[in-house]
Amino acid sequence: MQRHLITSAIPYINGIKHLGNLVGSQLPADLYARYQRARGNEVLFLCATDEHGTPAELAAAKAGKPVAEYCAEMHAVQAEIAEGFGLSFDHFGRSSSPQNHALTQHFAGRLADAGLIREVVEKQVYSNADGRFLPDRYIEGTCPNCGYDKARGDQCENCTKQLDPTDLIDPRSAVSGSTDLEVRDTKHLYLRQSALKDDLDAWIDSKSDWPILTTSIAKKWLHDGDGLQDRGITRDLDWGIPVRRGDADWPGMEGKVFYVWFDAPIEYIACADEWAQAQGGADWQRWWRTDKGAKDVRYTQFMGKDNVPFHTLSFPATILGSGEPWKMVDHLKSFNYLNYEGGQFSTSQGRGVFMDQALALLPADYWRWWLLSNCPETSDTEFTWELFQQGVNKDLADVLGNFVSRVTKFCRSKFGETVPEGCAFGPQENALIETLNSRMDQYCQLMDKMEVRKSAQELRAIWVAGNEYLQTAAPWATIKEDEAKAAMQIRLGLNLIALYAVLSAPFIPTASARMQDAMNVPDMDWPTDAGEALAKLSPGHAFSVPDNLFGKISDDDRSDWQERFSGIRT
Ligand code: B3M
Ligand code: ZN
Repeated sequence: MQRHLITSAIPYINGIKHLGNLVGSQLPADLYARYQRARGNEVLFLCATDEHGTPAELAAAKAGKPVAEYCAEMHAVQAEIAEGFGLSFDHFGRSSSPQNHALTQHFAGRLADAGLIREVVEKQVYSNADGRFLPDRYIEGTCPNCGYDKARGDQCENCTKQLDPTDLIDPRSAVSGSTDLEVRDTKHLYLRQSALKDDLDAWIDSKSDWPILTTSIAKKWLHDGDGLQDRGITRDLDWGIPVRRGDADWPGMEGKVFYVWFDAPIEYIACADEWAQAQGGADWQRWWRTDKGAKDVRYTQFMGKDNVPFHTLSFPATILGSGEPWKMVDHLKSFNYLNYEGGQFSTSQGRGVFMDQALALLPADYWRWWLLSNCPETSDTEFTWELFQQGVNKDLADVLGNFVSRVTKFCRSKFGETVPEGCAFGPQENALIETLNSRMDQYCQLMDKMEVRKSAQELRAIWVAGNEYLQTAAPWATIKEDEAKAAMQIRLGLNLIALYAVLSAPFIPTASARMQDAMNVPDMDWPTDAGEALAKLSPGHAFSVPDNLFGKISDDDRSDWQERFSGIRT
């Protein structure tokens, strides 16, 4: 039995994620976790909300709530939506947990002890009225480029020009509106990533099986331009993990917090601790410490391409620099972007379809299937309502749903709701078994390699093979001449439904559970031999006819949704 530690990039707390976010991290991670569990392996699948940083503070302010309260509420909202999508996390944690506070401070202490932290004095805008330093986007003023009067210190929203706070005309605090601002010195901690450059380079070189997308991004940041830069890991904010050196105060760093990208990946580890506690004291270190049993763990991370530098350089620098035997990632699966109807999905602009909206339209399996079978694996891909309609109607309704419906209804009407016996399999059935064996083998190899789109294609081909068999065997015609043969064909068809239930579950867990329920096979192991699998339901075994597995998306629905989601979410 293998042991798989699986993490998905942890979504920011501020707001509900769109389908582009989902398909680039949580959803493929869930596919892999479900597959590995189904293969009988031990899995720990972790995700969490990423709760610190300016965006969280700003979103809370906008909602008129204290930030801790806002985060607690949004965590519950995201957890519920994740459940709605069937995301089978073993734990959905929070980067604001006490465990992450302690662990983040611990890592900072270790890095400081190793001489990998330096203190830097910077200049930053301080608001006297607010009694605090203001991050760039907390400063507003008039854009020197276009005259827009609500430009932010990092960028003008109107003309998109990148700005420095000092560029703004008539700068004021976005918190209070006060213009009583001054530039002050402030001390920050920098992680000396540059000192770890050779170690990181060698570590990345050792990962020969990583997707090109992953290694090319990592190498670019290591070698392009000035190479790997030291990085500020602290901020002048209230909300976040207080800067401490392990258990001790850090003189001169009072009132400061760690930068969100320093503590967020550490939450992958802390989340295991949260999980263990929720389990009433399970052993989490056997997943994360190579000196405590994690040597045989295979660790896979899933994320969108914009997150790759943090996971191939910054987080590994934290771990390597600590000098402690933490488990490092074995495989890093990254994704390109999913676009929306000729443009981009955008959280800030409310463009596209968001997870809660998707679930209000259709059950999760429809989205899971389409998103996974069209995921942006080797290049950016595009969601359009037309492509979505086509994929769902063809694959789910016409191929899989139709097969299940025809077989079960025909059996009920001719033989009743038990598996009929009939004669032995003939050449046509044996040919099908051969096809299935080679396809199932291929399917597993692709799933093992996390080739998501190709796995979906293979699964679809397995469904199609059954449909084609049914079409040519034509039990509705056979029965007129040879009832025993028709019974055998239907026995095979019913067994095929049970087989489909197991093979399809990582992609479409709800429909799979319904197929399994209808075929009345509560426990079915992952099939490795099609011949054996198609003998699972013996003659006389009772089954039931499930309600239609998938409805079709009509042209009216499609154009209605296209229209409804063409604007901007308010
Ligand atoms: N929250 C960005 C994102 O959701 C960030 C990922 C953190 S992973 C440690 O894309
Ligand atoms: Zn402007």
